[in-house]
Amino acid sequence: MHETEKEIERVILCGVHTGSNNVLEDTDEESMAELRFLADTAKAVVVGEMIQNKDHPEASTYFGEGKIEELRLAAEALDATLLIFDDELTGSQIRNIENYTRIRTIDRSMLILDIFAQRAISKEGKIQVELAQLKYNLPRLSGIGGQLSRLGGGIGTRGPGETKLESDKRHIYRRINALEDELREIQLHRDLLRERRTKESAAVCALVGYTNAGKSTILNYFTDSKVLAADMLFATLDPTVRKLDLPDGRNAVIVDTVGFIRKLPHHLIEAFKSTLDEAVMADVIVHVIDSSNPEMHTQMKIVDKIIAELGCRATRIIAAFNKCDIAQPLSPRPEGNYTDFVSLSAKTGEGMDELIELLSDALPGKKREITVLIPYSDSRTAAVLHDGEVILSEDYEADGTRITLLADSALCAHLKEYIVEEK
Ligand SMILES: Nc1nc2c(ncn2[C@@H]2O[C@H](COP(=O)(O)OP(=O)(O)OP(=O)(O)O)[C@@H](O)[C@H]2O)c(=O)[nH]1
Ligand SMILES: [Mg+2]
Repeated sequence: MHETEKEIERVILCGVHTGSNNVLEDTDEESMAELRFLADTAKAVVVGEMIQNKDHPEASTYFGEGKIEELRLAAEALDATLLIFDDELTGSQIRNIENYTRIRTIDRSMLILDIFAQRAISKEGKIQVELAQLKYNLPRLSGIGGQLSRLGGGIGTRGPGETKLESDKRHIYRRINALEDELREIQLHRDLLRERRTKESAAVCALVGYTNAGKSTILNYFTDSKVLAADMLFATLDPTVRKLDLPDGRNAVIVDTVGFIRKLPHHLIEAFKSTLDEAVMADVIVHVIDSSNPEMHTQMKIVDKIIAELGCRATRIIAAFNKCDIAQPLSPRPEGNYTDFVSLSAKTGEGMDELIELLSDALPGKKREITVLIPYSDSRTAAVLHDGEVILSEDYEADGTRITLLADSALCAHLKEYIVEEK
């Protein structure tokens, strides 16, 4: 569909700055800048911004009395078609604001859900987004665009569930149940795939991080894939699983996941639990950070918090400070919750070898270089070694065959009595 001028939303971004010191919750310049980026990603035109300094938002209209009148006038003057608030609004807040300004009103969560609805490609992704939208909108039904005509592109009303959102609650509950059943089935299939991977004992590492940090670019670099990597928020929704060849010949699996963002709607995390399981079950997590972003420390905190909430079982978290080609140099040991770190650029390739080395070290089944001296009397062991192991050198000496090879811990244990040297 081509966007005609009439379909492009003209939005005013709104927020209350409480000065609460809670950087993860408050609205400040940074979260407004991000809201602008989100609106951009949804292809809206931002015509104005309004922040009120206030201890806490009003229960009825979010903004105070004077400010909401200012907003009404600004919306009229700027010909706005949509108001987007940086915080979650209640159904009655939406209704009151819409009644007062006569402009359709949504919040940050609905905007994020809208972007997700546009991005979802797989059946699983679509179901997850629709579920999150239904659950989010259910308690807000009375406030959502009821009486206001749909000018603009309809941000916040798109998605697979579009027509259903306006039906009665009972219908929505039925739809939620049906979708949850469908999702459960897809989940079973995903679990089976994961089980098979476990059986084949492939170690798994998951790329996790703030949206736009460069996760997909790293995956593409390592695996020669063509996953969409783009300067937009939430380019990736469906987890992509690819084979990763490690330097010692081991096969591992690398998973790209949906990006995180501050104030991520709770229902969205819930709905995406099954895909996020790929990160939860991973042996190692690579926390990808856009180190060129002045907000990187806040973004790291948000990701750390979500990793903890998800209950990821990985004991090693590698912080990958990406985009070093355009970033300030890092301090010797950047702050954060991780076990290893590396500075790299998925664009120029700098530091990528170091990341592979760290991964190789962190993933289970790591092979070490050992040298064994096998007496000629034990020809069986020598034969086993020739069958599929990575042999680096081999010499026939007076008292046996001297072999240098890469061995995992099981093989090292097996060869224990013959080891003469190990690295
Ligand atoms: N300069 C520079 N740009 C990079 C680098 N890595 C990624 N980018 C750019 O950053 C943008 C986002 O990259 P993606 O790989 O799509 O990021 P992502 O983390 O997968 O993002 P989502 O899927 O949206 O969560 C793209 O425009 C990339 O070209 C890098 O090392 N240096
Ligand atoms: Mg991506």
